[in-house]
Amino acid sequence: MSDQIDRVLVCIPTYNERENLPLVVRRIRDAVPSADVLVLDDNSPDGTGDVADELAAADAQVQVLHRPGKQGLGMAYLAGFHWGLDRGYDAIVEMDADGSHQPEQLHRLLDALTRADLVIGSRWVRGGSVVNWPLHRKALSVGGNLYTRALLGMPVHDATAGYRAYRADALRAMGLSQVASQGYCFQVDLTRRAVRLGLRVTEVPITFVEREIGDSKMSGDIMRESLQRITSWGVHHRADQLRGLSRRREATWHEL
Ligand SMILES: Nc1nc2c(ncn2[C@@H]2O[C@H](COP(=O)(O)OP(=O)(O)OP(=O)(O)O)[C@@H](O)[C@H]2O)c(=O)[nH]1
Ligand SMILES: [Mg+2]
Repeated sequence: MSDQIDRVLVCIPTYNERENLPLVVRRIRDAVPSADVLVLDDNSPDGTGDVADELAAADAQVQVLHRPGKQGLGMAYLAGFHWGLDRGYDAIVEMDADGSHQPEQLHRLLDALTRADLVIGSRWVRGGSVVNWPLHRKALSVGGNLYTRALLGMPVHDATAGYRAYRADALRAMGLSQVASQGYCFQVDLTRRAVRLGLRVTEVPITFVEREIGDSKMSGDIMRESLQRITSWGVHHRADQLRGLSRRREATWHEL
């Protein structure tokens, strides 16, 4: 894989983020002026799509992908990844529109990407933090990550994190056409694919700030999907490990 990262695309999925979007786009453009921005709007009822069009009309480095309706974060990102890969970007970044991911910390992810294939902006490594999160949200994130780690055995502390940078070649290798995850588990799914391919996955600390404007789209369905998929991946992973172990034992018996 070539190490050169020249063209960076920041993908921002939006659903009812009309107030947040201009703020986050401005901050990205100020923090990393060379990066292009792609807004992935799922026909938000609050008119976020129109706001995105206005931003795009005023700035050639901002573009919008209008999607017909709410299909989940994962599907929006997949559309954005394909859009960016088709246009030859070297790196593709995931960032929420709600101000939780600080554009001013994007350079940390991009610096680390010169030596990695996937960089995760992590809340749960030394130097990472969350601001204004109630205890139950912290517990959910820490618990979800512990569960994920225990089941999937991945050396990643924040596998559910949504502030990430991928090398384009890594995304191409990850079999995106088979990804069906929609909510938080989309992030775990892609992390797991990267780890299984032996790609270089690195975490850098970030400061995650709870949204001040607009409503969270987190739901019971999203949590249920994550729990079910992560459990099923974990069971398969552990079964594969057991099969590998018993094959090794058999081979050793034959050698004796
Ligand atoms: N296009 C699109 N964007 C979505 C969808 N669901 C959420 N988003 C966007 O994805 C980003 C993250 O969603 P949030 O609602 O903040 O969810 P979260 O960050 O996982 O959870 P909170 O911590 O509660 O904010 C935001 O920019 C949302 O607008 C969706 O179905 N389609
Ligand atoms: Mg959020």
